[in-house]
Amino acid sequence: MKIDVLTIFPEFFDAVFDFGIIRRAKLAEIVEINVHDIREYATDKHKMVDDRPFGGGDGMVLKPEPIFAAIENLVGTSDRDAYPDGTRVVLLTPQGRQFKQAVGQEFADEAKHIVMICGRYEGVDERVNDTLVTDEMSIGDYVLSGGEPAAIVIVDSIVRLLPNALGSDTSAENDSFSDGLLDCPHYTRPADFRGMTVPEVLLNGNHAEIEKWRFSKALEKTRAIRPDLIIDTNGESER
Ligand code: 6GU
Repeated sequence: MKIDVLTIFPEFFDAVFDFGIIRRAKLAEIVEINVHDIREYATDKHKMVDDRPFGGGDGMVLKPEPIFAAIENLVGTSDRDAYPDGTRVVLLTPQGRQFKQAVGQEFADEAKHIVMICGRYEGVDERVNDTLVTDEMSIGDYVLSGGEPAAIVIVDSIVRLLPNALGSDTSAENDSFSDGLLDCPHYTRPADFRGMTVPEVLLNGNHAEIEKWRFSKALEKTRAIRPDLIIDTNGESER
């Protein structure tokens, strides 16, 4: 998979993709990630990337020209209908569809080339959205100053789902949300830490018992913290 990130703050991404799973996936050539400065695609002599909004109002709006030029360079066309198969151009804004594990899974399964356009809070010229973007996406109901942190979140979530990105094939399947539940609690040595002991069932080596315990703990935790994730038998959310 190839991922290109378009941003006016490329330094924001320094080092974040150079650790852990993402670093390993890059070294194993499971994913290639490149960060591009939108300003490099600005054509005027002042290298302007934003301008005042028509109709007035606060803040600046990202101009369309540099973003169109960047997409033409990275995808080969600014005609959305002519994008190569598996191309997704994602615009990160608080107005987007909310990113969820299932969306990450869909991208990991189907996308070959993802371009992330990091919006800024004040806005991106709507013609970018109308013409270039295949997916407008948010990571949740809160306001960030720009799409950059959201791009990091989404890239991390997708890369760990790519085949062979994790050490063992089953680890992603055991993640929170892949079964619609929060994760169960985990413990490591020592079995008694300052009088706080590890649940007996985890020490006895009975794997069927352990799986049962983990599932019941995951369910208990989900019911307490995120009842909206649990669908009852009538297909209704418990909340
Ligand atoms: Cl993608 N961008 C911004 N600016 N704020 C957000 C967001 C994105 N997702 C949640 N809040």
